[in-house]
Amino acid sequence: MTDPEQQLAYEGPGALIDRAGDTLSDAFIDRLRGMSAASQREAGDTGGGLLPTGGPRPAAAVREEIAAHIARVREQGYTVIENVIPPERVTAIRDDVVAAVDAIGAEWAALGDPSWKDCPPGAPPGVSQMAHLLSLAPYFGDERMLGVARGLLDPHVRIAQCEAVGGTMRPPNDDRPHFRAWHSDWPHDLTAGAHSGAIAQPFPDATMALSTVWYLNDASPQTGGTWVVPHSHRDPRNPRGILDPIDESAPIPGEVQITAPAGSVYVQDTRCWHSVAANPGPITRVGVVVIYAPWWLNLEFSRGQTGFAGANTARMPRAAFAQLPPSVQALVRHRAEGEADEIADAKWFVSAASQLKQRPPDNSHVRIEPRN
Ligand SMILES: O=C(O)CCC(=O)C(=O)O
Repeated sequence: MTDPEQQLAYEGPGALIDRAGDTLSDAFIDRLRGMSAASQREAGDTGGGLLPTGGPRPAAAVREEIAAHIARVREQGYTVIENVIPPERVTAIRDDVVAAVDAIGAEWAALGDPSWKDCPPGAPPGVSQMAHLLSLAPYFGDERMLGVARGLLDPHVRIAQCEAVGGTMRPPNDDRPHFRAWHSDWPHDLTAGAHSGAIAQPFPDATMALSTVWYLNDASPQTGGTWVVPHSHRDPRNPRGILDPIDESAPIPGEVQITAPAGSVYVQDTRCWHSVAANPGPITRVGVVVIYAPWWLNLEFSRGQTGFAGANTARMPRAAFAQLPPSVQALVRHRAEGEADEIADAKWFVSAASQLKQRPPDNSHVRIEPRN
């Protein structure tokens, strides 16, 4: 980091944009650029094509799409981003994921560990499943996916969990239309286990993390598409809530089943009630779950080396980390062997920048209205 004294010289909003690093949300960047343009009486936004880091900003149409997804998650609890994995890559990646599931299973069997349910709190963590998913992982940094995560959580997001081994591989020919397993996801999964942490009910009305399901087959009622209850993310009850009279294994009025082409990503507020579905179709349904979290969410829970190994503390080996694109490295750097977490420095800049703003002559114009 450079000398803080040097960084404290105020040079106007344009300089803040240039020096902010990738620490501000798009809405904030727009505001700063607007201020900069106004103060320089410039006709247009000449630098609008770049993020503060100098990387390309999503095009206007992509920014619009991101905003629509964010609005949907806020309103109904979930959205689907289509075509994240290019259609011509889906089959090969699906085969890789199936092979990875076998490899991970074999590794766990060789460890001879007890079930994660019997692991003591603080048990040593395992290896991130992402290390076995290197053909899929680059898409975890997709600009629309990251735009949605950053817009809902914080410019600094991390991947908390990545699971291919779990409930998302659905065997074929399972014709149980009424099968449900309703739950909300970590950190709002009330039965996630003593050493995974769960927010206590009633959940605060805030989006704290996003669960995503990466569909490697078309999702539909015929292939075990995810079940979800729209608007449930803001309901104080929970299908697994100890005092809530809800049967987590029965259909719920208003439920819908997701339909989306292979290569799409289902994105939901972790509070949203959802369920895996039985897969009546003739081929295995393959999906991978990734949880995106803001930098401030505590990820220091371990469930041992196996099972839900998605678990937040799972390590990213150096060799696997080196094969990830920078956009994904930024999401898992906190677990990468031999890497330092850069988030603290970036956040220092944001707080320093707020000290540099130009101040009005007084605060007589400031009004706070009570809100419900
Ligand atoms: O695979 C799905 O459709 C849903 C996955 C799910 O419920 C979960 O992993 O929490």
